[in-house]
Amino acid sequence: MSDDRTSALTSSAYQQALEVIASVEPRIADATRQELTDQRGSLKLIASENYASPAVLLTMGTWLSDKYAEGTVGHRFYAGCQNVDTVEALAAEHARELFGAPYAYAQPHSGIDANLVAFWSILAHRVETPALAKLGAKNVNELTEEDWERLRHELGNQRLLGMSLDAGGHLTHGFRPNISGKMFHQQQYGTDPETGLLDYDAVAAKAREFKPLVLVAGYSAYPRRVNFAKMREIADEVGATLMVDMAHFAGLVAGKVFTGDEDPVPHAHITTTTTHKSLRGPRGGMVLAQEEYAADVDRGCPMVLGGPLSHVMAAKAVALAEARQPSFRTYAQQVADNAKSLAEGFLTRDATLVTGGTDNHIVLLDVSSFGLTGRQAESALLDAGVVTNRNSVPQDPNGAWYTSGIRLGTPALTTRGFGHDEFDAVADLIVQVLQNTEPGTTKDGKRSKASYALGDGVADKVKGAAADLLDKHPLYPGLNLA
Ligand code: DSN
Repeated sequence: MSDDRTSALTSSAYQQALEVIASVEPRIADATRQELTDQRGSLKLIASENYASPAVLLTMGTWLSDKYAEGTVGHRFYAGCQNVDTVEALAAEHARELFGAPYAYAQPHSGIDANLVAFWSILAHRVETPALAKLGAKNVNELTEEDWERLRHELGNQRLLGMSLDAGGHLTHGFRPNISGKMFHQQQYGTDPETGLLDYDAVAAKAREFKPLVLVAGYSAYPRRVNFAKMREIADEVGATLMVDMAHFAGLVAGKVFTGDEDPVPHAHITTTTTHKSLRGPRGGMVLAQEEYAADVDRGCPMVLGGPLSHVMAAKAVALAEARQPSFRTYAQQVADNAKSLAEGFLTRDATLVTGGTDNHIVLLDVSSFGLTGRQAESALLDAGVVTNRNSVPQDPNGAWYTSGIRLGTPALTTRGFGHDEFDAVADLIVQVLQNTEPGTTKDGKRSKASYALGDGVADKVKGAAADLLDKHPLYPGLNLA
């Protein structure tokens, strides 16, 4: 379909949908319109966000939402799931083909849910199933109370080794306040204090000593690629299951920017992801697995998950079909190229980057050289229409709330068509804001970690320059809600 035709149909669909919504709760219609205006008018640099296509967005707004479908394709706990079966099977088929995965599970509602499914399937496969076999039982209902207590103790006393939050790992990779850090005995690996890079020898040494059941690789804020073949070697040496959380970089895997040792899917026993970040689909999660884990992952709902969101699984299928097009490879390569342009833009303006650069879609700017916390920088940038999120840097002296970093990502603005020159200009605007932001003082005269003052006129000047860039690359061009 031509772009003009798509725009005309999308405009008409949303105009009418918003009219129907407004007839019931006009404030929701208003907020929905306003969100489009806000997203159109700001520089979205949150590394985990993107803009899904109109086809993906429209797919989510249907009556598929009305169906309960606990269970799996062809094996549901409710009648009448024939169309949900079609939807879920298609989403899984596209995922298997796109990622070359033996098995795909499209039900998780989010990345955290996908990780919970993965954890439970590893516990089931590695702990529960062998224990039941040893006791000659088919399921836990056949165990004596004594055997059940023993199994429960065993399930609750397994070990997980993951990347620490301040090194760039995710909360669900064993961070103690998160359920992953509570349900497992956990240890964390970090990055080299000098270079900020992963030190595989150090990870291996820790794994040999700790002997985890689960080794988690993947990240939310590490601006570099990971060698997953090496992570698998480490896992194999200590008898661990390798679980890779590729939520952030799934688009770079789908777009064949990460191949060979950098593609987690052939190396990991289980790979989890979200579908809405660099993969540019609907908000949701997914699990890919080698055959040996498939049956346990398949029990994710209702073991760990509530009923699947059939309308979202349908949108996953549409997004995955889009990601199988050659144009998605061009997009993914541009995401990585643009991150390099953004990093170079900062380095030529003397800003400090964690690891000194990037080779994925993330740039982690250490704002302490501007005398700011991440929180002050995030707020000042937002005043100037630049949407980012504060993030810890390795060994962060300001902790996880105030932080010393700003995490930036290129997937969203690349979708709008930004290239090298635009990202260089974005680096310039960010540096202008940070250079003109002063930290405030607390009541007792100390340097505040939260309050700040942005120089007069800076926000307007940066907003004006950003508007010029954004107007040249409109979001959902042709989508007219008037
Ligand atoms: N919230 C996601 C991110 O921003 O990276 C991870 O959960």
